[in-house]
Amino acid sequence: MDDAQVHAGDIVRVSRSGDACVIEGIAERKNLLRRPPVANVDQAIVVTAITQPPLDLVYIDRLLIQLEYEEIQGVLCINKQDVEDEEEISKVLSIYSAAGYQCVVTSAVTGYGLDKLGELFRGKVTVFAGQSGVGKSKLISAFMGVNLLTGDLSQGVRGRHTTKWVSLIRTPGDGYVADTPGFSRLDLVDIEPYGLSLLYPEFREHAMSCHFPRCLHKTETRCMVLEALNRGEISQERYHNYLMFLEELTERARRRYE
Ligand SMILES: Nc1nc2c(ncn2[C@@H]2O[C@H](COP(=O)(O)OP(=O)(O)OP(=O)(O)O)[C@@H](O)[C@H]2O)c(=O)[nH]1
Ligand SMILES: [Mg+2]
Ligand SMILES: [Zn+2]
Repeated sequence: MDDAQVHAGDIVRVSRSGDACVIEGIAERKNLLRRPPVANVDQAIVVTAITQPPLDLVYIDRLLIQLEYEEIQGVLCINKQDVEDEEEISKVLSIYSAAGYQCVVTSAVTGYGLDKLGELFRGKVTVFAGQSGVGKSKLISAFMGVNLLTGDLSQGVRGRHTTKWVSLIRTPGDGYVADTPGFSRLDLVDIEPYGLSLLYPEFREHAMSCHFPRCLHKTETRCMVLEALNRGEISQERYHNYLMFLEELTERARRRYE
């Protein structure tokens, strides 16, 4: 991605000549989220469903890792509360609230939880992210009373992305929300393997006290992350994906030094 390019969320200096506006420069950015490409982001709402489309914890964790890396606050939103199983929703809630993430449960159809979601928007630039079909556009549409393009999941067309571009919408209370297209693949951020646990809020504090300074929290002795896992303070699901991502980063690092 070209940093000199203008992205949604950029603050730009423009000059006018007749009817035309010319962008003269881009103000220094607080941050730049790579995927989806949005500048000056305060928080990202990671939207998921449980079955429509199927819950994908790997996808959610990849997104959250990227957000931690960019120092953007991640919030989990479990949508389609009107049709999804209550117990399954609770399970996902417990995983991510234990990890330290704020969570909201919503239905864009009945309006359930939209007031709580709306409170998060105040004075902030908020990006909606998540798989295609989870209801990002519909949530924003329902909250704002506008009609953004939403796609019909029942058509069952794989790889269809209803929202084609990133758009910023002004919300009441001086905020902006960005609707973004769901994408099917998200690469892990480019970091060394031992840095991965620092992008897990619930690992971070324990990882600082491990016996080995470059502990990978796999099988090492006196590993405080493993101890927290055994005490049930770190969820098995999050740890399982951590090991998988660690493998991916280790393989990437190995190839780089070959
Ligand atoms: N039952 C139910 N259906 C919903 C809800 N939110 C969205 N939908 C439906 O889910 C489908 C996908 O919604 P979209 O808002 O287009 O999903 P999206 O996340 O914007 O998808 P992309 O733009 O492809 O990334 C549509 O058929 C919506 O009507 C909800 O809370 N409950
Ligand atoms: Mg959309
Ligand atoms: Zn450790």
